[in-house]
Amino acid sequence: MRRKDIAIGSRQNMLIVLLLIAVLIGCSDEEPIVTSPEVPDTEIENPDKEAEDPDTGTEDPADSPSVEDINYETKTFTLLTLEKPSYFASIDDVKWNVISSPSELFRISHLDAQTAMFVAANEGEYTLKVTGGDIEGKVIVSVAKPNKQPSPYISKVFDYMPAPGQFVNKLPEYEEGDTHSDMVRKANEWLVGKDAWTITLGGWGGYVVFGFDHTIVNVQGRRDFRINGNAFGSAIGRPGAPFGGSCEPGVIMVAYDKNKNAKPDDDEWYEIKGSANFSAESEPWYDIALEKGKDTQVIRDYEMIYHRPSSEEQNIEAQPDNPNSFASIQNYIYWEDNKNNSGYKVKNVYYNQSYYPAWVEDDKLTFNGIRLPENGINEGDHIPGMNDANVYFVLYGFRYGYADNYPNIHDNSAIDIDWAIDKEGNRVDLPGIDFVKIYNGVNQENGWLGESSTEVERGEDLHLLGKSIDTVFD
Ligand SMILES: [Ca+2]
Ligand SMILES: [Ca+2]
Ligand SMILES: [Ca+2]
Ligand SMILES: [Ca+2]
Repeated sequence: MRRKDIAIGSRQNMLIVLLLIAVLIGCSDEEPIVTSPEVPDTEIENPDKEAEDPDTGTEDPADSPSVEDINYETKTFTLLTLEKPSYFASIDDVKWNVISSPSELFRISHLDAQTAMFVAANEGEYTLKVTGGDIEGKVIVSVAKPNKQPSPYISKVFDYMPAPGQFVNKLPEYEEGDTHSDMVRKANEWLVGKDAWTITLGGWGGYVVFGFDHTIVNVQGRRDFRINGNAFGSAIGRPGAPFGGSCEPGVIMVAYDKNKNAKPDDDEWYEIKGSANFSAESEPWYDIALEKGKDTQVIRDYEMIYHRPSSEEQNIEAQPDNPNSFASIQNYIYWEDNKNNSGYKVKNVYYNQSYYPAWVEDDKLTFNGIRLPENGINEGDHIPGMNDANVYFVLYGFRYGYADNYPNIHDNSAIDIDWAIDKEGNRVDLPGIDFVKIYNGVNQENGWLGESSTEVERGEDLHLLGKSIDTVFD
């Protein structure tokens, strides 16, 4: 209103208004809000423009050179690169700080770098301070709503390749003639949106890669996203046992679209450091697993090769009701790893389709990644005279940082992007992420339950869904 009056008024009126503003600012105790009508806040975008005609600078501290404010305009959920201001031409040591923000749901990354990155979930005006040498400048980022409201859920599946497992070729369903790209399309149809269906990643190493239609903001101190699975807790187990049931942890990788080509590239991935990515010794069930003779090592450079089965024909008399004779083919899918181990995946009486991905033409499949320790312990009681053997594997839960490891409604299934580390294991300061990869982290057979196989369902941006979950760090 006021601005419009100025625009249509005479030069004289304008002078009077300017004087009035000056008087008002002079009378106020508060920090002056600079709304100079000569600098419309829309001209922005190019922060490199030389400060034309520096102000007289009378209000600045004597030894701090005056510089013009820099303005940026951006949209919510969009990564913005904040370039080093041109007035720091010869200064390398630049620091960024947030002075005020209309919401907590934003991130500015690389605060000590010449170039910072900014992304916000809510619109409004974010005011930053940037310092270098004895110069201090102000950067104002105006964040507007995007033209289209982003989806809180997965928007696109880029790749899907399960390792052999009992739900492979079923979740999603393989049909005669399907190729790899047909199966990726099916995984896309099953995972995208709110009403997603469960897909299987099969045995260790099997993976899915997907993305969101916006950047999920890495809010400081909070978990940012969640990838649903079908983990559940079981009442069966030893007294006072830690959380366990069906916990089939999928290792999580994240990426943001550094080169802005709308897809994840090999050099864009970071690892979410789940609670056992380096060692399982802090897991609450570690001692139980050790005592039961489980393989509790974490192998960070693991590789497994699965071979196509020579036959799909049942060769054992299997009984669905007998927990000790569930196998229909004992030596079914031969596997070997890069640590001189080998073995066979078992085919069970409950699922008769091939467990080897039917669209794959190669006779072997190779996967790479972190191999987590064995978390499945037989907690069934053998009561002589009552039962031959009561077999019930409880798959204990890892503390945090995985998919399909804690129930979807539990805080421990939510992921903080600040858990991300680089290839050297150093924490990284990511502004947010666009892409997620999940692969099954456990190579384990659990009796009649079958192999540990991560399931993946709906993905959620927690901030877009209005969920606030505090983070944890070891
Ligand atoms: Ca966060
Ligand atoms: Ca599961
Ligand atoms: Ca990219
Ligand atoms: Ca499973």
